[in-house]
Amino acid sequence: DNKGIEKSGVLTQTRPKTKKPSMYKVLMLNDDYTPMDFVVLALKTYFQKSEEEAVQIMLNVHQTGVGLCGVYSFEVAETKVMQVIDHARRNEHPLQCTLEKE
Ligand code: TYC
Repeated sequence: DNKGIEKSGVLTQTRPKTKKPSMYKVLMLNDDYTPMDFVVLALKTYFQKSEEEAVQIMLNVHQTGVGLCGVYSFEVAETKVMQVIDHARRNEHPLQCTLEKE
């Protein structure tokens, strides 16, 4: 934005260089084995969802294959993905979760 050209021909940057951080969607993926209750509890635990919201998201994932858990900064999104997958693995469920740039 606002790139002025000085007499010298140098492009000057007048826009402040503060950028909004990119945001990332955390997506839950369906599988045939993870119990519905386990997914609901994970959504409540890691994404601060209410019981009702968690059930809706879980059913959406179950029916469409994928569902939105939340939108976070990269670091927060990455941490949540790792926590969910690790929690699922420790309980021997194949539940997968992924992150996608908005
Ligand atoms: N499809 C699973 C079942 O029928 C339930 C499930 C829902 C699994 C959402 C994963 O992200 C998921 N038990």
